[in-house]
Amino acid sequence: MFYLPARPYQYTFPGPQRTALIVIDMQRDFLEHGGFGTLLGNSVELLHPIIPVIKRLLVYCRQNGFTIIHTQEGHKTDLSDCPHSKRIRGRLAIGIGDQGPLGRILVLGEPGNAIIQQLRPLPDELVIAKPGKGAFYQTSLHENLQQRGITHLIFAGVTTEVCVASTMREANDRGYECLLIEDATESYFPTFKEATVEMIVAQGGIIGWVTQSQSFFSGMSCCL
Ligand code: C5J
Repeated sequence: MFYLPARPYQYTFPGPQRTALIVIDMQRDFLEHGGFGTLLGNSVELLHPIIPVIKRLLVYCRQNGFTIIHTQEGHKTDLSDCPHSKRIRGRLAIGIGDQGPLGRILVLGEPGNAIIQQLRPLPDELVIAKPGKGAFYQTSLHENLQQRGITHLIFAGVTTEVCVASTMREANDRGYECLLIEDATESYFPTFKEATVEMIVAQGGIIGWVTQSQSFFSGMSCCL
């Protein structure tokens, strides 16, 4: 067993063979100018400090035998998997499916939908395209985790209160033990990140655990 300092109490997990690092939606659409994030009126720079932290996590987890999973929020080119409500939400001048500066907004295969170059998945890593905010909705994520015998999930990515929190809640309901790396997740709204972290760890860890990347690395170095 591995033991990591975390909130609300120590996170225990059986080791890399049964644990996946899930990097949520580190896409150009959310992190670069001209993508969905900026068209919604957000400052994408707020998300950039987590990029080197996630890079370090990826390098470490690749070297130590963790399963690596990336998710990507996006829709089919005909938008058949995009609810009308999602398409019209926000009354945007340029919205989902429309042509934007980085190609069609939030459409799979478009330049803006790609994972940022700094965190590009390796060829053998699973990339889950998801039409929703949660990564379990209308995807094969659960089946893939079950086939690999994964019971524990470590989370990074954006945005904390939307796709990260939705996926953690879905995972928690399916019985996975979830750990969020606090300095590897970010929001366009710092107070929303702070509130989300508190909601996760409240009531004895009702959604899961939270730790810092440094605690993860030092905790792991004691056990490996
Ligand atoms: C959003 C996400 N914020 N990846 N998506 O629409 O959090």
